[in-house]
Amino acid sequence: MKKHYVLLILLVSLFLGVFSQNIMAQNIIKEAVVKIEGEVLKPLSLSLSDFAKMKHVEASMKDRDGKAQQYSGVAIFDLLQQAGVTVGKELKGENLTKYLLVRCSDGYEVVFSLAELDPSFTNRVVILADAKDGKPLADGIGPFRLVVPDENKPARSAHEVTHLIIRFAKD
Ligand SMILES: Nc1nc2c(c(=O)[nH]1)N[C@H]1C(S)=C(S)[C@@H](COP(=O)(O)O)O[C@H]1N2
Ligand SMILES: [Mo]
Repeated sequence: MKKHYVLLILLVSLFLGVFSQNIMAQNIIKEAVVKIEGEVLKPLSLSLSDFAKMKHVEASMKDRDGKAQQYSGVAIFDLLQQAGVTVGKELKGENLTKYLLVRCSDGYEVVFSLAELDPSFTNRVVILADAKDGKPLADGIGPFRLVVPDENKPARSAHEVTHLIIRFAKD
């Protein structure tokens, strides 16, 4: 009888060991990324560690209660430039009909015309934030959130961003 217990305990611990290793392996494979795709020359898939190497700027927005909140992240314009989107001098003619579709893990989506994000058109800097008060963003908000300054509603400051997709507006 005792032998059976020993065997059972051995089997259970073996199972738990393999199980937890699998979970760890999955976590490594499933590191959160934001993808930049669509009308781009160079599609990108960026993780938090890729982000950490990029130039950061601060941006502030008013939250639901009207209170100013400051975040740190990478300018959307810099991300578009890296992905080879038509920006700056190339943002003219039919390229002015291109837009950025921001997609989130809960299915929430918002759009911006490219001109809304380009310093040759506006001084407002929209960022994809990865930190607030020097800390990574909380679950349900991050790891990546949009921060849109100078807007009367925080509705386009999308949480849990997974995709930045460039498209042509067609009628
Ligand atoms: N992914 C996602 N982002 C979202 C939303 C949402 O439903 N899903 N709601 C928006 C709306 S309507 C508001 S008012 C703000 C609230 O952001 P805050 O909690 O930082 O104030 O998040 C915006 N971002
Ligand atoms: Mo909202």
